[in-house]
Amino acid sequence: MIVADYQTNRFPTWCPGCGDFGIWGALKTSWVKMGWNPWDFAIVFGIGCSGNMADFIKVYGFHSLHGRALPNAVGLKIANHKLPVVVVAGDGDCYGEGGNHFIHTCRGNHDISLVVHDNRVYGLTTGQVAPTATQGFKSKSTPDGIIEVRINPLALAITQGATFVAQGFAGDIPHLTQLLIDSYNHRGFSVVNVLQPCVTFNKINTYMYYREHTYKLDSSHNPQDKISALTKVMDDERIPLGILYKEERKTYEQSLNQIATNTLVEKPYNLNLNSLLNEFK
Ligand SMILES: Cc1ncc(C[n+]2csc(CCOP(=O)(O)OP(=O)(O)O)c2C)c(N)n1
Ligand code: SF4
Repeated sequence: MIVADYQTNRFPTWCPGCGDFGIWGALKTSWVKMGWNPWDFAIVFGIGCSGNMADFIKVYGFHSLHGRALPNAVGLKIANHKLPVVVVAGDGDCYGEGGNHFIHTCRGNHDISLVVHDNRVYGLTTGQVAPTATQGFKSKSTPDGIIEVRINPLALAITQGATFVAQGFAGDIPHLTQLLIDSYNHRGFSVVNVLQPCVTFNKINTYMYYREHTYKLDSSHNPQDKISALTKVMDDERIPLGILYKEERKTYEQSLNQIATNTLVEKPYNLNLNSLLNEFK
């Protein structure tokens, strides 16, 4: 496979310079390196500028509702647990409206790879505040600055049971590509939060901001050390990039007796819809 094999004939409508381009590139390169054909896996997209990628990627995809990408992916994975399932969503989608689903997917350790475009703002709806925005951030919906403290998605993921937690940067495509590959190779729920500049509606968290505030984790960081991972993700001034936390734990699908021998989609079924409906009369 080559990168062009995953492309549709539509060119992205994202603003020039948007971090979504970098994530788009990293995703396609990661699939080439995995040796995945476009029909070997499925992607569920949320709603947002990030989710618009559904039109620019030629694989089996499902463009779900805002905040509902994860429950759709969970259903897909339970139906066919042999299929790799990737989720692409925005921070507003995943940590705001879909925050509840995020927490419970972490708890379940569903074998899904989640990639979040974290631009700390609502892009598609033109610049309202997102739950990841720093306290005081001024936006169209918070002209005097947001009152609430920000959600820390990585701390949430680690404490709620995600078994692979990493952070990448849309401005460093090779590094992000490797994180994505590592997340696919992990069995369990993996969260890759990607720092993604929204060049139009977030003038604070720019490429320059992230170049100045991020650093790469090196071999002195032990991803099995939960306390060390939490300490690092709680620091808003020095922002870590790399694999923060990794743990081996039985996945949700491995715990389901119903799919212990084969997938649900492979099981023969003899469903008589009328008799089923009659039971409700
Ligand atoms: C149920 C529902 N609520 C709200 C919306 C409106 N809406 C669409 S995209 C969006 C926010 C997008 O922000 P984010 O998820 O961060 O993605 P981005 O556009 O920044 O990539 C909202 C509020 C919707 N489409 N459906
Ligand atoms: S509004 Fe922001 S996130 Fe959306 S395409 Fe433009 S730069 Fe990207």
